[in-house]
Amino acid sequence: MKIERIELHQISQPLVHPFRTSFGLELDRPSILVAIFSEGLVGWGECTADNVPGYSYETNQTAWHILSDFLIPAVLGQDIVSPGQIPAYFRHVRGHPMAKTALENGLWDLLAKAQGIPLGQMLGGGQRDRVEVGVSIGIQPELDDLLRRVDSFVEKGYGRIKLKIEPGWELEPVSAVRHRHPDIRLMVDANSAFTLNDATLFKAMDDLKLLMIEQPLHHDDIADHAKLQAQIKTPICLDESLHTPNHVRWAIELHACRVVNMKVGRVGGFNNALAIHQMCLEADLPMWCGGMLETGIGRAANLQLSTLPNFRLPGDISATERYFAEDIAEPAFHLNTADSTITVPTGPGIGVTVMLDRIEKNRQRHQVFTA
Ligand code: OSB
Ligand code: MG
Repeated sequence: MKIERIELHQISQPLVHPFRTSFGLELDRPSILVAIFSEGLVGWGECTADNVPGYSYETNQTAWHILSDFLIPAVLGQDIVSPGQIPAYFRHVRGHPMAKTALENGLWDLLAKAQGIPLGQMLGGGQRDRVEVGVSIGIQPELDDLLRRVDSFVEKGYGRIKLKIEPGWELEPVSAVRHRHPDIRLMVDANSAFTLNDATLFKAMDDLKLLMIEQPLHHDDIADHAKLQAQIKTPICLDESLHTPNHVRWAIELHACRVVNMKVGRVGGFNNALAIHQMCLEADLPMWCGGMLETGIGRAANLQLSTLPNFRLPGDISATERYFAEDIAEPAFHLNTADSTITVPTGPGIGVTVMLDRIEKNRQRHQVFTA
């Protein structure tokens, strides 16, 4: 398919509830959306960078630069017929996985639409029609706020709760939630806020029956996580540390984690995600799909990816209403309360309809690139 035109839209949508992590507070969610035009079809991809380099060094500003000056010129006018071709066009750009993912995933959506099949099937999954999900709860001002928030999500039917932690907001709130909900599937995410000197804290968490502890240590560390994992029983899950198939191989070889969080934006697109999926399947390392407060475009893509067999734990993919009052794609995603799942869209590609009028309403920046 000849890539005729590409459009970049930067939007910002207010979050229904502020989201605080150990690296910052988010009140609105800025997103770059990529639309790729060919043969009367449009493929959509989402960039999960933020406006600040908190979770990752990439920002929407750097992603816009990398996309418009390097990645888009490399694919405009090219004839792309198979997703396996895509990484070769990006090889001259080092790093910047979120920028690459936005374009690569939009191309996958386009190719799946051209074949008339759901993206999940194109990725080699598609065997499940629903995906088990949980909710990620930010750091709250007070313990009471946290307990009320956990209760409300449990009542809504979420079967897995993730609590964000940071120094000073760890053992006490997590123990309180565990005490109140003795049997719920509970986990924590530190977003790199601790060091090996905090090993005693994580040893104490072994008594809390946590599913896993996500990214306790430094964002680019693998070796210290291996040392921590050797000292605790609770599985460590890596998020920020894993950007390439090599990182995952090193984590496996060093026993740095027992679970892998897959965020396609963090690993540079579906081709890398599939290589990592295969590696984890062979190493019997369970995965789950992470979330980046995506719009309906990224959320649909995450659901499609989660139909692959090694996604064996609930993903951070919550119902649309938990993020936005009105999102830019239809239909909105709802939780199936009986089994804490979200149904995977069945249409071609990502399977949702993008509402251009809503993009325009929330848009801050727009550019059109033609071959
Ligand atoms: O570490 O998993 C994370 C959101 C933004 C940046 C990093 C993370 C998160 C989440 C949100 O935990 C999960 C979601 O999208 O619901
Ligand atoms: Mg995380």
